[in-house]
Formats: sequence, structure tokens, C-alpha cells
Amino acid sequence: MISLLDYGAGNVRSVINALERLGETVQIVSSGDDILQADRLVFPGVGGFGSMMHTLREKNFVAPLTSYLQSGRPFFGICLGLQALFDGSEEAPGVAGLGIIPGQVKRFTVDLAVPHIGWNGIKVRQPSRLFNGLHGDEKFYFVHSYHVAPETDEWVLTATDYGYEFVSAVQKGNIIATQFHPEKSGKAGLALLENFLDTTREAVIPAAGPDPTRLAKRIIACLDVRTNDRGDLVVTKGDQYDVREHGEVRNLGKPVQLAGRYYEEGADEITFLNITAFRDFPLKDLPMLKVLELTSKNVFVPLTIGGGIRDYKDKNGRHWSALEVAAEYFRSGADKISIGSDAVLIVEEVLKTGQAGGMNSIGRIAGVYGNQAVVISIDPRRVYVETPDAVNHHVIETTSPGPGGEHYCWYQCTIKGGREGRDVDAVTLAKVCEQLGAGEILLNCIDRDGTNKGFDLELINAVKNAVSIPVIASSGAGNAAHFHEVFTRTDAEAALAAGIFHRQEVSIGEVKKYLQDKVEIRPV
Ligand code: 1PR
Repeated sequence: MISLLDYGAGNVRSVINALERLGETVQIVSSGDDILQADRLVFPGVGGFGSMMHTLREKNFVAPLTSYLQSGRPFFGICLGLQALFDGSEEAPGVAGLGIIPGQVKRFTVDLAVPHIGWNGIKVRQPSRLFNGLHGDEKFYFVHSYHVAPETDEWVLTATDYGYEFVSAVQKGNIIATQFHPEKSGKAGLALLENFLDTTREAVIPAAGPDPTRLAKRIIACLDVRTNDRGDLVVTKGDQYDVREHGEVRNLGKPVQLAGRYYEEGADEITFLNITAFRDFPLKDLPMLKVLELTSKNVFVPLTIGGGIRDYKDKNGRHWSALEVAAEYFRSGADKISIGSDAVLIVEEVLKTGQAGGMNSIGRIAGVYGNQAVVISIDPRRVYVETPDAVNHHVIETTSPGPGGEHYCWYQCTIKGGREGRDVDAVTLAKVCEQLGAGEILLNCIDRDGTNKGFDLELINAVKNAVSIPVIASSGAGNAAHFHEVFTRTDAEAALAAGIFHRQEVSIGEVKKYLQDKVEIRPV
């Protein structure tokens, strides 16, 4: 049995799933005594440093945790579970950490997108049982805006490069903690956790090691999910968002099975979009929660879920906040949620009144689960204009002229799955959402969706140049070369595709094979 410290802030489901996959029975710690009696303790942290320490203090966990850490029994901290071991963090000035490792937690000061999201390598600095069976060139999944800075090298287990070198894991004796998420790092992550669990394994140094390490461009498989006319939950796919063919909803497979296949093929992330949630009561959509629960048991890469994350009233008049809807998804195994329609309405409110006020679900969800957990899914459509100042929107000059020979266009945001155009452009939307606390942009493009014509590079460049958070390019991928194009002609951090993977025209493995030696990727 292994004890897991859950202070109630977020998704510990994936850590439990990973430990159970490795044959462990997991006991959730609910009191200080549970901590003191644990044989082995895993501490996955999410949210912010300040709220984490506040909750640990409120629950009287600090003294038992400190005493456990001093006892020499096995401890594994993940992400904030690593940061908690330090004296304090720039994220919450004046809030004391556990003070086990002398040093501070600092915000990244880099010219790159922050949060640092995605798969990066490790440079091993000391032997550890964690590395049994690893070559050393594996990549692990990171998602964080702050990194630890120990005062001395004695604790440093691994370092990673992102603009500069930072400490990505620590170990002293039986205390081990990683900034990356082994539970979300595919087979390499599971191997590392398995090595932690077996304390009899020898301390080793892997044979290979990248120097510097490089963040991989992510390949994401997207599953648009909805109920078809027979009442079955299916993966579907639209042409410019129209998912019906001969009157029927296209059925391209079952969500859990397809997600499992993409994991095995090497997808770096999987996204589920519940595409009709805007008109349903999201939490009545229990099959979607079930899909997440089942998928997260077998898929050990990050899962994003979108669709219906908004305030709503159910048929009994009960008010559900977007935060409560998101909480259900996190509890069921999501690592990130994505907000589509509601983000447009929130930004409209900000543009009208100067603030989001009570509508700001982006900020509220980010406040509890961290910015990295909030993705904004934008569904824009091109609108051509004759001159750059024809509209009060972010207009770009385009190399693909419009039907009347127009050389300018703007990207109009839509809601309800493209059904309704609004008076907001995609660049403004992305910028305002970043200010409100979003951690990533999923940039679809209705004109390119399902066309196999390649990504809309002009759209991606316009949005990417306007924000400092990562951008996922989406819509239009038709072959492996399109991924190369989007990664070399824009600065997008990730590329997402649906149709070509579902129709088995190109596999994720083939995309990665094509990109190998051209673009930094996580090898399959
Ligand atoms: O508005 O918060 O309830 O969220 C609804 C979500 O569902 C949004 O993220 C929206 O993008 C999505 N959605 C709504 N209707 C559709 C539709 O297709 N009718 N799908 C839809 C969006 C676009 C992509 C697609 C890529 C890649 N799908 O996610 O997977 O375009 O496709 P491709 O590689 O085949 O070109 P809310």
C-alpha cells in the first residue's frame, strides 16, 4: 500500500491511476496521523504555492509532513510537491514552505512562452534508483511557471534547459521530487515511478544524456465527441464544423478506444471536445465524465476536456458555476479544461465594461487549478475586408486574397460550435484571455477544419505574436509535411489534428518519423 497526500486542490486521479497501474493500492491521506503512519508517501501538488501551503497549514499537515520527511522513509513529490520542500516561492512572497531544502522557488525569466508546457529532457547529476531501465534521452511532461533554485548542489538530481538551466528533480536519500509529471510522461514516467516504488533497486546513471535538453513540439490528437441520433456517444469530425454526412452524424469510432490507440501510437496529449455541450446541461453529460474516467486509467499523457465549461442552471433550478463543472472534469481525470463559447462572452464583457466581474470563470478556474489548467479554444472564421482600417479589429494582410480580391482579413470569433459569429477578433480574444489567467490557446480555424489543406499559418502567426502563453495550432492538417510547415513557419508550441488520424490516412508515428531530425519531438 502507498499513501497519497491529497490536499483537495486538483486532479490526483492520474497519479492514483498510474500507481494502480503499477500494482499498488493507494490510500488517500486524510489526517496528520495518516501521514505519520505512512510507509511510502506520494505528494502531487497542483494549484498555487500560496494556496497549497495555506491548505497544508489549515489541515495541520505541516508538522506531520516535516516529521515524515525527516524520518528517512520514501517520499515522492511531484510539481508543487517538489516546490513545497523549499523555503518559499516568488509566487507567494512571505508564505513559508516546508524548509526541507534551502532555497527558493522562482518564476521563469525567459523570452519563451511561460508556462513551460510540454515534453523536455533531463540531465542526470547523480545516480538514483529512478533511472533503472532508462536510456537517459527520454522526455518527461512539464507544466509550470516557477522552478526551484536550491542554494547548494547536494540535492540536485536532474537539470533541464528552458531558456536557461533549472533544477528539474531533487533527491537526498529517500526523499525524491520531480518538477515534471511522471504520471503524465507515458511509459518512461511509469518506469520511473516503478523504480521509486521498489526501494531495493540499485542507484544507476543512464548511459545517454542530452545537453542541452530541448522542449519538444507536441503532437496532439483531438476527439470531437457528441451523441449521434441513435443516442451513442461517438467521435465525429466535421468539414468546416459540419459533422453531418447524408443527414447523419459522422461516426469515426468510440472515444475511449480511439484515445487508447493514440496513446499507444505516441500522441503527446489527447483532447476531447464535447461539441454539443453548449446546448446541453454539461453535468448531465455523464457519459463524458465516464469517458474521461476510463481513458485516464490507461492513457498516461495529459488529457484536456472542452465543451460546456460555463455557469448554468440545471432543470431543477440549481445553479452550477463554471468552476464546479470544471471540478467534475478534473476529478474524472482531466488535466486541463478548455473554454470555448464562454471565453468569447467573457471577453465581450471585458471590452464593454473594462472588467470581467462575476463572469470571470477563466480567472476563477486558474486560481484554483493553476493557469496551465485553463486552455482557451478559439473557433475563428476569416472575414475579408478591403482595407486594414475597414473594421475596428485586428486586421492582417493576407497572401490568400478573398473572393472579391481583398488582401486583408480579420478572424471573427464564433460561439456554439461556429453557429454564431461575434464582434470580437481572435487576436484580441487571445490577449484578453491571457490577461484573465488562461495558460494556453487552442487555435482552431473553421475555414481550414477538415479540409486537409494545411494549417492557417497567417492566423497562427497573428495570435502567437500577440501572446506569451503557448499556442496549439489546429485545423487543416492533411499530411506529415503540414506539421513540419507549422513548426518551422510559426512559433506554435503544439499542433493538433483530428481527421487524418481518425481516418488512418497518416498515423501519429508517421508524423513523428517525418519530423525526426527536422524538428525537436518526443520520439515514439
Ligand atoms: O463552446 O465551451 O462549449 O466548447 C465547445 C468546443 O467544441 C469548442 O472547443 C469548439 O472548438 C468545439 N466544437 C464545437 N463544434 C464543433 C464542430 O466541429 N462542429 N469542434 C467543434 C471543433 C475543431 C477542432 C478539430 C480541428 C482539427 N473541432 O478541434 O478537431 O479543427 O480538425 P482536422 O485536423 O480534421 O482539420 P464550448
